[in-house]
Amino acid sequence: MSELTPRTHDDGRSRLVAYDHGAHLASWEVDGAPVVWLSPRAVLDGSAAIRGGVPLCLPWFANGPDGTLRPSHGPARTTTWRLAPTRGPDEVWAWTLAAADLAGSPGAEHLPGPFEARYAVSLTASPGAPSPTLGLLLEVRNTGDRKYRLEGALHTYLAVPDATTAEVDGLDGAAYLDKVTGERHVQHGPVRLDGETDNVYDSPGRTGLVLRDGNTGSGRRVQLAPVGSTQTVVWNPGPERSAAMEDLGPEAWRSFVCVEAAATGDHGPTLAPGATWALGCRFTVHPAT
Ligand code: TA6
Repeated sequence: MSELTPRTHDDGRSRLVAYDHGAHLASWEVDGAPVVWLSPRAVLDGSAAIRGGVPLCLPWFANGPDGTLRPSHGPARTTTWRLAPTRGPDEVWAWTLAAADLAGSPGAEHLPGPFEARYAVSLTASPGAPSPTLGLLLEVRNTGDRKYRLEGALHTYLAVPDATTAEVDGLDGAAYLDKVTGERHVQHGPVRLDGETDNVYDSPGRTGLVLRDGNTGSGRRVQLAPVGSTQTVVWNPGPERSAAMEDLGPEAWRSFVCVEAAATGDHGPTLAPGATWALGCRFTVHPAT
């Protein structure tokens, strides 16, 4: 297969790269530094999901509520979305996808019902803000005549100098499922990653979320303001799983933390006919001091 054609945007501070394949924002750099991380080994020929960036998980997450659905994270991630007209001055790109577009795709037989989806990537420069704000907004409308439940997530890979010293604030007190051990716990304090970490928190973050580069207090912070999510997934494959993933490799696990605005299982939205579910997140970078 031939290489996908990237869409690029550079406004002097932010540089974005995206692909119509999965409506996939592949990377965001601010002042030359990566914020949304792309694996150097990502497959960019359309034959697989792109490793890194912001994979769109729709209309299910992982292998679905009962763990039996394929492909992982749903078919929308590996389908070509249709570029659509942008709305307003801040949107850089918008794409649309209808359930009918997935006909014949692997997993199409598991779609919950007819839908139309729109996904937009925006950049907003607010006076006095430490960095431009990246905005992601996925809207899914039930175009059928019966209600159904679905799942979704913005599976965002955020760059860090070292995942073993990164911390995620905002989930203190949240109940979560540790998918590595299958045990349920309550989070105490910041989330720290010690090897493979795959936690599904039943909280969108009390007052948003912050990914901090390290526990020194002076490192870079990425502030996340999710909307429409009921959960937060924090994932890092750790060294063993990373080494086993062709599109990651043995060392890549150290360079990112996935902090995902999500709504899965019983926490997923039920869409009445004609109703729209919006899942979004805004990201602002606070440079190291
Ligand atoms: O978001 C965490 C997770 O569900 C993990 O369980 C892991 O499977 C990760 O997503 C990556 O999934 P992928 O299908 O992109 O390899």
